[in-house]
Amino acid sequence: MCIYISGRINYSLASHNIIKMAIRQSSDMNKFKDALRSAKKVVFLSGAGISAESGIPTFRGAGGLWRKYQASALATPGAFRSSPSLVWEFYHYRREVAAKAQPNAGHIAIANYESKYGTEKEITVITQNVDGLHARAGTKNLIELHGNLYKTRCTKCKEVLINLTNPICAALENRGAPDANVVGSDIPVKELPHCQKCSGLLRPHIVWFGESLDPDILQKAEAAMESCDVCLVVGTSSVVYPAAMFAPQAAARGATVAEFNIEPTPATHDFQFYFEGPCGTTLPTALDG
Ligand code: BJW
Ligand code: ZN
Repeated sequence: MCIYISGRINYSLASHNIIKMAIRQSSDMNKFKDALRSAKKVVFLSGAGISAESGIPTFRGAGGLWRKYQASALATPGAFRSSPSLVWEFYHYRREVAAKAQPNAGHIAIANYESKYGTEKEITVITQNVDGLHARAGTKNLIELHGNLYKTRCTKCKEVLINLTNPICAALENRGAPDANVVGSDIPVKELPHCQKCSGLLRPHIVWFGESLDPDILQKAEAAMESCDVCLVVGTSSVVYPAAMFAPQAAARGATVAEFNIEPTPATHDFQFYFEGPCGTTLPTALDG
């Protein structure tokens, strides 16, 4: 059965059959605030857009290129196998950019919301970002779905460690220039970061394309999504799975979902609320009680 009323479609699941029901989409901030006030469980699902106002380029927007490469060409196990030197230069650059960046009004509004309401509501921040800015803003209950720029994983013994050293190894000093004219990378593998325990080559602890998410982290994120009353989807293009299906699934079971973005995404019409604009402005307004 499929009913369309105002161009917006909501999917509700009944006995594994998807029934499409129409719900009018709204940008009424007061109505959204009413829903948020009565919510017991709140999830923020964030993407690169929340860090854009901190000066960190998004993946699919202008500035998403490093040299001539899309992130999707370098953030893969195959790219690391064929040139660990090039991939480490890319991540060294990203570590430096993120380290210089500061959390912005969007990150801070979320952290303040958690410290204000965290005792009366269950508040979870699920981020696809690897830049660490939510934690630096003070967010406590944080799920980093795609890893973290400041963690390494040994390719041999698999140990995961936090590593804030800059540069992470001497050979990466003054490397990683994003200039499109810089070609290739020639750092010998033995000079790249290595494990102090087993001497294996270290890699960034990041979920690359085609890799599975950590099952425990995925399970925690799914549990939060499955039980939330309100979900705020902030600055994500909603095209990368599995995160892309979290909020549409929550909307389909009747949770209130509000999207904060500078432009519509493929998921926008699944959601009850849509607030267009930079989230450094719209989020503080939405969360100020
Ligand atoms: C603002 C703003 C402002 C700007 N205010 N807003 C099902 C179907 C098809 C494919 C797949 C599928 N399941 C899995 C796949 C394959 C793949 C995938 O999804 N591919 C799609 C591209 C189609 N997924 C995977 O490989 C995942 N693994 C997996 O599922 O394993 C099992 C499996 C594998 C293969 C097949 C089937 C199953 C792993 C995904 C890991 C993603 N990793 C990356 C790279 C990390 C590397 C790194 O950072 O170095 O994570 S991809 C990249 O995209 C990064 C991001 O976290 C992620 C999401 O991007 P995000 O955050 O949404 O950023 P943008 O740039 O896309 O959007 C920014 C948004 O902000 C825009 O909307 C702007 O408008 C907005 N904005 N300024 C508010 N001021
Ligand atoms: Zn090791």
